[in-house]
Amino acid sequence: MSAIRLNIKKTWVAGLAVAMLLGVVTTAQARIPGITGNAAPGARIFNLETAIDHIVTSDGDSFMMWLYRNLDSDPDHLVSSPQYPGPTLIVTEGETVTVNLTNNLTVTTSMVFPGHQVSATGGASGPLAQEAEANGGKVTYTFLASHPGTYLYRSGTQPDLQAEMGLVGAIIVRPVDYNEASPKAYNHPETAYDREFLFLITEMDPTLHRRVEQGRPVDMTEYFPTNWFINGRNFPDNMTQDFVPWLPTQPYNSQPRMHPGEKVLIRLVGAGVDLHPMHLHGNDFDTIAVNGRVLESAPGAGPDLAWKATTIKTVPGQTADVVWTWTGEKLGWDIYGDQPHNCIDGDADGFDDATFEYCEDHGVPFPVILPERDSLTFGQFYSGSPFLGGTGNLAPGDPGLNATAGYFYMWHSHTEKELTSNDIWPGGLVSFMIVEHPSVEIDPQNP
Ligand SMILES: [Cu+2]
Repeated sequence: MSAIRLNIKKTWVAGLAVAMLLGVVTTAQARIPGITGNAAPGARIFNLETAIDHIVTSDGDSFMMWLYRNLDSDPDHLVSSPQYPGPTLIVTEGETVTVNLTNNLTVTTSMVFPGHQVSATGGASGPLAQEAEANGGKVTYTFLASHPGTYLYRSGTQPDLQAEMGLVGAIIVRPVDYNEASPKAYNHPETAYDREFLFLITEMDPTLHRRVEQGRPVDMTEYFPTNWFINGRNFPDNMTQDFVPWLPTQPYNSQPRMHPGEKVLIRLVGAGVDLHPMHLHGNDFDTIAVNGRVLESAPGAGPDLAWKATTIKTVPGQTADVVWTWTGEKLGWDIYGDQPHNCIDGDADGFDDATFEYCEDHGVPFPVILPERDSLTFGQFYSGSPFLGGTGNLAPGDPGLNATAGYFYMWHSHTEKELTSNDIWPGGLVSFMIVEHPSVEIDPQNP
C-alpha cells in the first residue's frame, strides 16, 4: 500500500511540475484497454480459446468460471490468463473481423456477435450459431465491422448458463477516420470525447457456479444472483488499477477519472440477464447511441441531445453510449480551494481557459468548516489485516484515502441490493468518478 501511495504522490508532484513548466494542462487521452488482434489489409484476426479458471469477489469468495483467453501476444499487456470479461476486441469500421475460437471446455460452445452479420466455418450448426465441440473443437467466425460503436459478444450455446459462467465480452468499433489525439465515438463531430470508459455489467449466482463445479445439474428457473460486476470486478476491487497481479483473471478496472470540463464517454454494456439502473451522480448525461447506432433524427444529423438523464438502464444484450461532463459551474464555492489557479479574467463562457475554473466562484470559500486533518482518526485502510491494506500509522501529512484531493462522485446501480457482494457491503455495482485538479496527471493507459 505504501508503495502505491508513494507512486500516486510522485505522479502528482510530477504532473504539477509538468503543468507548471508548460503553463498548460496536458490533455492525454484515457483509453479502454483491449486487444487489436493481428492486422491484415482491411482485416483483424483474433485467436481466442475457452478455458476453466477462477475469479475472486470482494467478499473474499472465489468462483469457478468458463472464460475466454487471448492466444496472441498483446503489445500493451501480457494477459496470458483466461479473463472475465473476455478481452475487449478493438477494431475499426470497415474491417473484416475474424475470430478463431478453440473450445477447451467439456461442453459445446459458440460465439454470437449481436449487431453483425456473421458467417462461420468449422464445427457443427447449433440453434444460434456454429458450435465448437467440447475438448478442442474449433470454429472460425467472420463479420464486417460495418458501423462504429459499442457491441457485445457472448456464448450462443445455452447462453443463459454460459454467459453467466463468464463467456461474455465487449467489441469497440472505431469510426473509419478515428484519430487518437481527438477521438470520436461515431462519424460525427458531436460524438467527440476527451476520455472513454467501458462499464460491462454482469451478475452471478454463487449456487449455480458450485453446481457446475461439482458436475451437478443446473436449473435456471432457480437463478438468484447475489454478486454483481463492472468489467468483471466488484466494488471496491474495480477501483484499483488495470492488470494488477493479484487479480490475474480480472484485468480490467472501472475507475473513471477526469479533469473539470472534459467530455467523458461511457460505453455501457448489459452483458448479464438482469436490468441494472446505473446512476451517474454529479450531472445529467446525454445518451448519444444505443446498440452501436447514433440516436439521430435524420441520417448524418448527429446525436439528438434531447435525452438528458441521471440514470440509465443497462438492458441485457443492449449497449448504450453516454457522454457526461462536470465543470463545477455555479456550485457557489471555489472547487480548487487553495490549489494553484489562473483565473484572471475568464473568457466569454465564464471559465478560465487553462484550468476550466468557473471564474465567478473564484475564491468563494466552501460553505462548511471542515475538520482539521489532525482531528481525524481514520487511516488509509483498517490496519491489522493483510487483506485490507498495510499496517502501521500514516506518515505525518499523509492525506490518506484521497491522495490527489479529487472530487468523488458515486456511480452505482439504483437497485440498492446490488451494492453488495453476497450480502456484504461494500461490493457490487459501485464505482466513483474522480474529478481531479487539472495539475493532477491521469495516466492515459491506466486511470
Ligand atoms: Cu445515487
